[in-house]
Amino acid sequence: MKRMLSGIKPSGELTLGNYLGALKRFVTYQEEYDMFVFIANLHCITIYQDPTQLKSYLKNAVALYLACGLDPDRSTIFLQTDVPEHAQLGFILSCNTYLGELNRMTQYKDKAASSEGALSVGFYTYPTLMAADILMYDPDFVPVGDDQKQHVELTRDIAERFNNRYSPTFNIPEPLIAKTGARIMSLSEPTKKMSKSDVSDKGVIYLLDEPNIIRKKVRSATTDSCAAINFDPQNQPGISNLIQIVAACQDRSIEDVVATYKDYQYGAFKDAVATIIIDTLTPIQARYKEIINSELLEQTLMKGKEKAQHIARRKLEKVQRKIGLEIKKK
Ligand code: AQP
Repeated sequence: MKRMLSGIKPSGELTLGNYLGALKRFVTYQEEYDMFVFIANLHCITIYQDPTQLKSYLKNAVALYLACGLDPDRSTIFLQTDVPEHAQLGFILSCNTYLGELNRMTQYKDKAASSEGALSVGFYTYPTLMAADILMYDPDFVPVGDDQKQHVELTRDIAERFNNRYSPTFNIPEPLIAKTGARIMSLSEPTKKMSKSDVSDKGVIYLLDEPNIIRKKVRSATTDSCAAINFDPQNQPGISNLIQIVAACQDRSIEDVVATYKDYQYGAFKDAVATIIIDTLTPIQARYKEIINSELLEQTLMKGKEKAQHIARRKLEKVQRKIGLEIKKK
């Protein structure tokens, strides 16, 4: 069975973007793949987080993974810090990465340009930790939104360099980008990705938003003056984003969605989109309420830790042996 690995960084409440671009796909993949899904809590602290709030984001994330349909009996679901080998391999891989490579990361360049020097070293080096998160488990595929593709490419470069420098150690993973849902945009600024850490929550649908809030946010989504339902992200980014949301929620093609709504006025189309999002999220929210205070969360993480750490320990030992970090004879 081929292996797949991905993580989510719960640096805020999870969004519709996280669901359509990641979680929904993971649930399908677990039918066919040996799926590893982790909660990237170390990545959360690359930007300061209030400790109490972070704890609640992490707990909600585990509950939402399960509520969205990830099955702890099929998938390995774990917390990154429960497997400290990630941080250790991360440091080793940072010694096999060049400054120039990290300087080229678009996400770092964008953040550096907008944050006036207040960026942490951890944010700068996080792609090497991400490489460790991935390479530790030798996955065949890494499903990501298109914003993370560059980091998976860096991971491949680091793995190839390590394999050439020492000897074959890491499998070279392929990034897997979905056709729809790969980049859900903000409702209020549809040229920007919908992000959980957006300063304004007007453009972001959170997975735990109440139906009336969802309807309100969709009704006030930015559109255009074309008065036509077309999929044209360049000239009609707002409408195209709503079309993409419907396509991803209902597993339909963009063409099919456009054909259904082509004669709708914008107001009626937005109402239809809001209903589709509410219908998608209502069962997830109901399941979340059932499990948020149950023992299932802890049981899931214990089980995941056991399986992940068994693999991680062996991989780290192998890596350290190849580099010459160990003294004892094997
Ligand atoms: N808007 C999105 N559309 C499609 N996919 C998305 N993902 C995130 N936002 C969207 C995908 O969800 C997975 C987990 O992402 P993440 O939370 O680890 O990191 P991120 O991409 O940096 O998410 P945010 O919400 O934008 O976080 P902040 O605001 O903290 O920077 C990934 O597969 C991602 O592509």
